[in-house]
Amino acid sequence: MNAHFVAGLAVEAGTILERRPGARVVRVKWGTDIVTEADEASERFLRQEILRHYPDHRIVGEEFGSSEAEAAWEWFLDPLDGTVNFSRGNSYFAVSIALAHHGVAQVGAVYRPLTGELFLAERGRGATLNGEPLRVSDAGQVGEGIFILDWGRQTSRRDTFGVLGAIFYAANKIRSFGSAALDLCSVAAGQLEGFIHPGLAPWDFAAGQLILEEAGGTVTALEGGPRTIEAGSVAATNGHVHAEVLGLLRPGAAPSR
Ligand code: 2AM
Ligand code: CA
Repeated sequence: MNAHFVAGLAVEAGTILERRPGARVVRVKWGTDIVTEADEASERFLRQEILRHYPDHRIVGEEFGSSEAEAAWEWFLDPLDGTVNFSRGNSYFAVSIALAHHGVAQVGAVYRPLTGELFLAERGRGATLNGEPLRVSDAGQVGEGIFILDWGRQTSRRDTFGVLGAIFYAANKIRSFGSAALDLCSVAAGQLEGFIHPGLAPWDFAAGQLILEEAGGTVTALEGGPRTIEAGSVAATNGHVHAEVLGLLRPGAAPSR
Protein backbone atom coordinates (compact mmCIF):
# COMPACT_ATOMS: atom_id res chain seq x y z
CA MET A 1 0.00 0.00 0.00
CA ASN A 2 1.24 3.40 -0.97
CA ALA A 3 1.50 5.68 2.07
CA HIS A 4 1.62 8.65 -0.28
CA PHE A 5 -1.91 7.87 -1.43
CA VAL A 6 -3.16 7.91 2.17
CA ALA A 7 -1.24 11.11 2.94
CA GLY A 8 -2.64 12.77 -0.19
CA LEU A 9 -6.20 11.92 0.88
CA ALA A 10 -5.64 13.43 4.33
CA VAL A 11 -4.25 16.64 2.87
CA GLU A 12 -7.04 17.00 0.31
CA ALA A 13 -9.74 16.38 2.93
CA GLY A 14 -7.98 18.92 5.16
CA THR A 15 -8.18 21.46 2.37
CA ILE A 16 -11.95 20.94 2.24
CA LEU A 17 -12.09 21.77 5.98
CA GLU A 18 -9.88 24.81 5.53
CA ARG A 19 -12.29 26.24 2.98
CA ARG A 20 -15.20 26.02 5.42
CA PRO A 21 -14.10 27.77 8.61
CA GLY A 22 -16.69 27.35 11.36
CA ALA A 23 -19.01 25.53 8.95
CA ARG A 24 -22.71 25.30 9.74
CA VAL A 25 -23.79 22.70 12.31
CA VAL A 26 -26.02 20.11 10.62
CA ARG A 27 -26.71 17.84 13.59
CA VAL A 28 -26.37 17.96 17.34
CA LYS A 29 -25.66 14.45 18.64
CA TRP A 30 -25.66 15.57 22.28
CA GLY A 31 -24.67 18.84 23.97
CA THR A 32 -21.50 20.04 22.27
CA ASP A 33 -21.23 16.77 20.34
CA ILE A 34 -21.97 18.25 16.93
CA VAL A 35 -21.59 17.45 13.25
CA THR A 36 -20.92 20.24 10.79
CA GLU A 37 -21.32 20.27 7.03
CA ALA A 38 -17.51 20.20 6.90
CA ASP A 39 -17.35 16.80 8.69
CA GLU A 40 -19.75 15.41 6.10
CA ALA A 41 -18.08 17.01 3.07
CA SER A 42 -14.67 15.69 4.15
CA GLU A 43 -15.94 12.13 4.73
CA ARG A 44 -17.92 12.11 1.48
CA PHE A 45 -14.77 13.07 -0.42
CA LEU A 46 -12.66 10.40 1.32
CA ARG A 47 -15.20 7.62 0.70
CA GLN A 48 -15.56 8.51 -2.94
CA GLU A 49 -11.79 8.57 -3.58
CA ILE A 50 -11.10 5.34 -1.68
CA LEU A 51 -13.89 3.39 -3.37
CA ARG A 52 -12.83 4.70 -6.77
CA HIS A 53 -9.38 3.17 -6.27
CA TYR A 54 -10.26 0.22 -4.00
CA PRO A 55 -13.89 -0.85 -4.52
CA ASP A 56 -13.45 -4.05 -2.49
CA HIS A 57 -12.13 -2.32 0.64
CA ARG A 58 -14.33 -1.71 3.69
CA ILE A 59 -14.75 1.81 5.05
CA VAL A 60 -15.53 2.64 8.68
CA GLY A 61 -16.20 6.35 9.07
CA GLU A 62 -17.35 8.52 11.97
CA GLU A 63 -20.24 10.19 10.15
CA PHE A 64 -21.53 7.61 7.66
CA GLY A 65 -20.84 4.31 9.46
CA SER A 66 -19.67 1.10 7.86
CA SER A 67 -20.91 -1.67 5.63
CA GLU A 68 -21.66 -5.13 7.03
CA ALA A 69 -19.52 -6.86 4.42
CA GLU A 70 -16.15 -8.09 5.66
CA ALA A 71 -12.96 -7.24 3.83
CA ALA A 72 -9.25 -7.84 4.39
CA TRP A 73 -8.48 -4.14 4.01
CA GLU A 74 -10.35 -1.60 6.14
CA TRP A 75 -10.16 2.19 6.32
CA PHE A 76 -10.89 4.07 9.54
CA LEU A 77 -11.85 7.66 8.77
CA ASP A 78 -12.22 10.58 11.10
CA PRO A 79 -13.00 13.33 8.59
CA LEU A 80 -12.72 16.01 11.30
CA ASP A 81 -11.32 15.07 14.70
CA GLY A 82 -11.88 17.94 17.11
CA THR A 83 -15.14 19.22 15.64
CA VAL A 84 -15.89 21.40 18.65
CA ASN A 85 -12.54 23.19 18.28
CA PHE A 86 -13.17 23.63 14.56
CA SER A 87 -16.64 25.08 15.18
CA ARG A 88 -15.16 27.64 17.62
CA GLY A 89 -12.36 28.82 15.32
CA ASN A 90 -9.65 26.89 17.23
CA SER A 91 -7.00 25.38 14.91
CA TYR A 92 -6.56 22.19 16.97
CA PHE A 93 -8.41 19.79 14.66
CA ALA A 94 -7.31 17.24 12.07
CA VAL A 95 -8.20 14.63 9.49
CA SER A 96 -7.27 11.12 10.63
CA ILE A 97 -7.01 8.14 8.29
CA ALA A 98 -5.84 4.62 9.10
CA LEU A 99 -5.63 1.70 6.72
CA ALA A 100 -5.68 -1.72 8.38
CA HIS A 101 -5.09 -5.23 7.05
CA HIS A 102 -6.93 -7.98 8.96
CA GLY A 103 -7.44 -5.59 11.88
CA VAL A 104 -3.83 -4.35 12.10
CA ALA A 105 -3.09 -0.76 11.09
CA GLN A 106 -0.53 -0.58 8.28
CA VAL A 107 -0.62 3.12 7.37
CA GLY A 108 -1.69 6.10 9.45
CA ALA A 109 -1.98 9.74 8.39
CA VAL A 110 -3.06 12.70 10.54
CA TYR A 111 -3.20 16.11 8.88
CA ARG A 112 -3.70 19.42 10.67
CA PRO A 113 -4.90 21.81 7.97
CA LEU A 114 -4.28 25.24 9.47
CA THR A 115 -0.64 24.52 10.37
CA GLY A 116 0.08 22.21 7.42
CA GLU A 117 1.44 19.48 9.72
CA LEU A 118 1.27 16.02 8.18
CA PHE A 119 2.02 13.11 10.52
CA LEU A 120 2.56 9.87 8.64
CA ALA A 121 3.55 6.31 9.55
CA GLU A 122 3.87 3.02 7.81
CA ARG A 123 4.18 -0.13 9.93
CA GLY A 124 7.85 -1.04 10.38
CA ARG A 125 9.09 2.06 8.57
CA GLY A 126 8.95 4.75 11.25
CA ALA A 127 6.90 7.92 11.58
CA THR A 128 7.46 11.38 10.15
CA LEU A 129 6.21 14.94 10.47
CA ASN A 130 6.37 16.66 7.09
CA GLY A 131 9.05 14.15 6.08
CA GLU A 132 11.23 14.52 9.21
CA PRO A 133 11.57 11.48 11.50
CA LEU A 134 9.55 11.58 14.74
CA ARG A 135 10.86 10.39 18.08
CA VAL A 136 9.22 10.28 21.50
CA SER A 137 10.70 12.13 24.50
CA ASP A 138 13.30 10.60 26.84
CA ALA A 139 11.51 11.49 30.10
CA GLY A 140 11.44 8.47 32.39
CA GLN A 141 9.15 9.57 35.21
CA VAL A 142 5.54 10.70 35.36
CA GLY A 143 6.58 13.42 37.82
CA GLU A 144 8.70 15.15 35.18
CA GLY A 145 6.14 14.72 32.40
CA ILE A 146 3.31 16.56 30.67
CA PHE A 147 0.13 14.50 30.21
CA ILE A 148 -3.04 15.05 28.21
CA LEU A 149 -6.14 13.84 30.06
CA ASP A 150 -9.47 13.82 28.28
CA TRP A 151 -13.07 12.89 28.99
CA GLY A 152 -15.30 10.66 26.90
CA ARG A 153 -18.90 11.43 26.16
CA GLN A 154 -20.38 8.25 27.64
CA THR A 155 -18.82 8.19 31.09
CA SER A 156 -19.51 10.68 33.88
CA ARG A 157 -16.78 13.18 34.73
CA ARG A 158 -16.76 11.97 38.33
CA ASP A 159 -16.20 8.33 37.30
CA THR A 160 -13.54 9.37 34.81
CA PHE A 161 -11.72 11.46 37.38
CA GLY A 162 -11.78 8.48 39.73
CA VAL A 163 -9.69 6.62 37.15
CA LEU A 164 -7.48 9.44 35.87
CA GLY A 165 -7.11 11.35 39.15
CA ALA A 166 -3.84 9.73 40.19
CA ILE A 167 -2.19 10.96 36.96
CA PHE A 168 -3.60 14.43 37.59
CA TYR A 169 -1.84 14.50 40.95
CA ALA A 170 1.41 12.81 39.91
CA ALA A 171 2.18 14.55 36.60
CA ASN A 172 4.26 17.69 36.28
CA LYS A 173 1.67 19.34 34.01
CA ILE A 174 -1.80 18.48 32.63
CA ARG A 175 -3.32 19.47 29.30
CA SER A 176 -6.62 18.76 27.46
CA PHE A 177 -6.81 19.83 23.83
CA GLY A 178 -9.79 18.02 22.24
CA SER A 179 -8.44 16.02 19.30
CA ALA A 180 -7.34 12.50 20.16
CA ALA A 181 -5.61 12.04 16.79
CA LEU A 182 -3.44 15.14 17.27
CA ASP A 183 -2.85 14.31 20.94
CA LEU A 184 -1.29 10.96 19.99
CA CYS A 185 0.87 12.73 17.38
CA SER A 186 2.06 15.26 19.99
CA VAL A 187 3.33 12.39 22.13
CA ALA A 188 4.98 10.90 19.02
CA ALA A 189 6.70 14.24 18.40
CA GLY A 190 8.16 14.30 21.93
CA GLN A 191 6.15 17.39 22.91
CA LEU A 192 4.44 15.52 25.75
CA GLU A 193 4.90 12.26 27.65
CA GLY A 194 1.41 10.79 27.48
CA PHE A 195 -2.26 10.92 26.52
CA ILE A 196 -5.02 9.12 28.40
CA HIS A 197 -8.64 8.78 27.29
CA PRO A 198 -11.35 6.56 28.82
CA GLY A 199 -13.22 5.72 25.60
CA LEU A 200 -12.40 6.31 21.95
CA ALA A 201 -13.59 4.94 18.62
CA PRO A 202 -11.09 3.32 16.23
CA TRP A 203 -11.25 6.28 13.83
CA ASP A 204 -10.05 8.54 16.68
CA PHE A 205 -6.93 6.55 17.55
CA ALA A 206 -5.98 3.99 14.85
CA ALA A 207 -3.79 6.37 12.81
CA GLY A 208 -2.32 8.18 15.82
CA GLN A 209 -1.56 4.90 17.56
CA LEU A 210 0.51 3.64 14.62
CA ILE A 211 2.30 7.01 14.37
CA LEU A 212 3.13 6.94 18.07
CA GLU A 213 4.26 3.31 18.08
CA GLU A 214 6.47 3.92 15.06
CA ALA A 215 7.99 6.91 16.90
CA GLY A 216 8.96 4.59 19.78
CA GLY A 217 5.92 5.00 22.05
CA THR A 218 3.56 2.52 23.68
CA VAL A 219 -0.24 2.32 23.41
CA THR A 220 -2.44 0.01 25.51
CA ALA A 221 -5.90 0.00 27.05
CA LEU A 222 -6.08 1.64 30.50
CA GLU A 223 -6.03 -1.81 32.11
CA GLY A 224 -2.83 -2.58 30.24
CA GLY A 225 -4.11 -5.00 27.57
CA PRO A 226 -3.22 -4.53 23.90
CA ARG A 227 -5.08 -1.70 22.16
CA THR A 228 -6.86 -3.54 19.35
CA ILE A 229 -8.77 -1.73 16.65
CA GLU A 230 -12.03 -1.95 18.65
CA ALA A 231 -13.49 1.01 20.56
CA GLY A 232 -12.16 1.43 24.09
CA SER A 233 -9.82 3.24 26.44
CA VAL A 234 -6.38 4.47 25.44
CA ALA A 235 -3.23 4.91 27.51
CA ALA A 236 -0.53 6.25 25.21
CA THR A 237 2.96 7.23 26.36
CA ASN A 238 6.56 7.69 25.31
CA GLY A 239 7.06 4.10 26.51
CA HIS A 240 9.52 5.00 29.30
CA VAL A 241 6.75 6.06 31.69
CA HIS A 242 4.18 3.45 30.61
CA ALA A 243 4.54 1.00 33.52
CA GLU A 244 4.31 3.86 36.02
CA VAL A 245 1.22 5.25 34.26
CA LEU A 246 -0.57 1.89 34.30
CA GLY A 247 0.26 1.54 38.00
CA LEU A 248 -1.31 4.93 38.68
CA LEU A 249 -4.42 4.01 36.66
CA ARG A 250 -5.05 0.90 38.78
CA PRO A 251 -8.10 1.30 41.05
CA GLY A 252 -7.13 2.73 44.40
CA ALA A 253 -3.82 4.29 43.35
CA ALA A 254 -3.22 6.97 45.96
CA PRO A 255 -2.79 10.61 45.00
CA SER A 256 0.91 11.48 45.34
CA ARG A 257 0.32 15.15 46.06
P1 2AM B 1 -14.53 14.10 17.91
O1 2AM B 1 -13.91 15.44 17.94
O2 2AM B 1 -14.49 13.49 16.52
O3 2AM B 1 -15.86 14.04 18.54
C1 2AM B 1 -12.04 14.71 22.68
O4 2AM B 1 -12.44 14.18 23.88
C2 2AM B 1 -11.50 13.67 21.70
O5 2AM B 1 -12.07 12.39 21.95
C3 2AM B 1 -11.88 13.97 20.28
O6 2AM B 1 -10.91 13.33 19.48
C4 2AM B 1 -13.26 13.36 20.15
O7 2AM B 1 -13.58 13.09 18.80
C5 2AM B 1 -13.03 12.06 20.92
N1 2AM B 1 -14.16 11.50 21.67
C6 2AM B 1 -14.67 11.98 22.83
N2 2AM B 1 -15.63 11.18 23.33
C7 2AM B 1 -15.74 10.15 22.47
C8 2AM B 1 -16.55 8.97 22.42
N3 2AM B 1 -17.44 8.70 23.37
N4 2AM B 1 -16.43 8.14 21.38
C9 2AM B 1 -15.54 8.43 20.42
N5 2AM B 1 -14.71 9.50 20.40
C10 2AM B 1 -14.81 10.36 21.42
CA1 CA C 1 -13.07 11.91 16.42
